[in-house]
Amino acid sequence: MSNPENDLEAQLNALRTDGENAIRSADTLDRLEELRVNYLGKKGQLSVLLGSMGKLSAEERPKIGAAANTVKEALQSSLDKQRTALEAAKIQAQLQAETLDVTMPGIYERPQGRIHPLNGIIDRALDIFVGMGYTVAQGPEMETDYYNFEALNTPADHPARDMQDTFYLPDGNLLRTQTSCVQIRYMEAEEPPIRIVAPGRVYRKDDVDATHSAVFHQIELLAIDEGLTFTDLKGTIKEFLTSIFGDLPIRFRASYFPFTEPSAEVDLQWNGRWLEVMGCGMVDPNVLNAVGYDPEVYTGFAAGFGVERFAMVLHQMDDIRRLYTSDLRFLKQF
Ligand code: 2NL
Repeated sequence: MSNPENDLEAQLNALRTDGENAIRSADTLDRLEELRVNYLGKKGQLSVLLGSMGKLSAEERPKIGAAANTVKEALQSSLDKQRTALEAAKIQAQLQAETLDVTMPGIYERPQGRIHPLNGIIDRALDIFVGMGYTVAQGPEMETDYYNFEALNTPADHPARDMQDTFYLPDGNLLRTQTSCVQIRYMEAEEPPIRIVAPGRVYRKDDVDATHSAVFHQIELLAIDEGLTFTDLKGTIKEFLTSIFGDLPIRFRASYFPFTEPSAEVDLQWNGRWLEVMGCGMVDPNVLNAVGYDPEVYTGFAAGFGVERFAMVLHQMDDIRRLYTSDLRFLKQF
């Protein structure tokens, strides 16, 4: 008969060698867990071996018990070591596989912005006038009474001030009612010949409705030279309106502006109806005098139009306020 103590101790040692080898060669965490259950689990090999301790004598038992503990600790430490190694390898493999190439093109389509219909009109108009040799000029939206009215032949008691009532600031300055002030400033700073186009935001003390806004956009043009006539004005406007609306009938109808003489409204035949689209005229000699130009030497013409009105006619809009409320369902149509 073999000695049960030696037998058990030999089996424990064999279990340890066997287990350590298996653990060392485990190549996945799943496999490692399998081995843990197989060796150290409740019904594992170590438990089974210890089950036979009942056959041992009282002296032998503590010795084998201690040996079993050593084996258990050795296997446990072997498992821990291998788990740490496998986890590190797993992370390393993940890092290798999931490298991010930040130079690759994106896979999401960025929504493309578009030009607001008002800016679309402004861009087209400026393009046309720049094509005719005009320079784009801009100026402040807050103006003095002089540049907005006085220099434009509109003194304080002039009836035209009524229609052009605006917002006054406490210091006496005001919000410009037209971009003509830009042209006055430009003429003061430069000498003829002059060809400028002035786009910009302007203000009126108007009640807001479907066709009126207290803030809107205007484009004005001005040409000053020796020998300019009403015919030059008509040709320029005809060329401009044809570029925007196509070759439609236009007519000039006598009108009045304080800063032009003679003055005219320009109508365009659009869908069978005459629509008023612009105002224009020959620059009043008083305006030329105000900027120090000799009206006996120079003549000039000027014209102005509202950008909103052009947008509404071109795009068949029913309400000016749609241009300001930033509703994307509306704006995406243009
Ligand atoms: C309109 C009409 C107009 C002008 C603007 C102008 C400017 C200078 C001298 C003379 Cl510096 N005239 N501008 C002339 C006629 C009409 O605008 O209906 N605007 C919305």
